[in-house]
Amino acid sequence: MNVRIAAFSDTHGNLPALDAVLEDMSRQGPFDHVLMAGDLVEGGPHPAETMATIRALNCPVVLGNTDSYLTAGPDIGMSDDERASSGWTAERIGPDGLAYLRSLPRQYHLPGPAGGILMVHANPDNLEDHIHPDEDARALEERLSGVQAGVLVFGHLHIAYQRRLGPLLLVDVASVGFPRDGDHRAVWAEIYHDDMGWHARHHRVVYDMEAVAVTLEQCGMPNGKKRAKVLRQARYKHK
Ligand SMILES: [Mn+2]
Repeated sequence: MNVRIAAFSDTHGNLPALDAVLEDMSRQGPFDHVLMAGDLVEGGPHPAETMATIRALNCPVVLGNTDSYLTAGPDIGMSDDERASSGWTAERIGPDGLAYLRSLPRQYHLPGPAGGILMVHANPDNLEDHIHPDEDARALEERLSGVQAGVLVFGHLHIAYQRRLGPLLLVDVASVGFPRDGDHRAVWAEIYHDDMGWHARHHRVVYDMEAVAVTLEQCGMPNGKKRAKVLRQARYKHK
């Protein structure tokens, strides 16, 4: 059975990046399904517009950690950076936007060949712990032993990769809005099934990142300057 899916994640309120990804998807399409793995609005300059665009897709969306911070209020898992901007973001998406985030499930299973696709934000157990690309295979197999699917799709780490773990294909679709793998381009993943099984391919899309960084500095978001730095850096800082 041949199936084609387009998956994206971690838009974090970066509308120009999302628009570029959706344009690229429609060029590469058609797809049978579109999937979104959470962290929709927090940390970028266009939370309301980004959410409206995602909602208009009418596609399955799962809850991300920063989505849950917005609805649950300050959380112990929140970074100082996220705490500073979450009030500003919540104000922009309003009660209706918060209600939408509250309605999101933590997992979504798309039925399909070889068990189909399981989508989560960070991992199947919680919204915080990363699945790193170099995690020990045996430990990871044990961690993911409950997964009954052919593909596990997630985001959260903001580093695009795929990995085979026995019969399971792991696809970190990474981040549309704030990549952290050193590549400034927005990213999404095509996931498809053919006679040979499940496969994935990441697509990188150029957009005007610098314009978004300048908007972040000027939009009045607390910590906007710091978020602009994160966007321009596109890497985890190792101190
Ligand atoms: Mn996240």
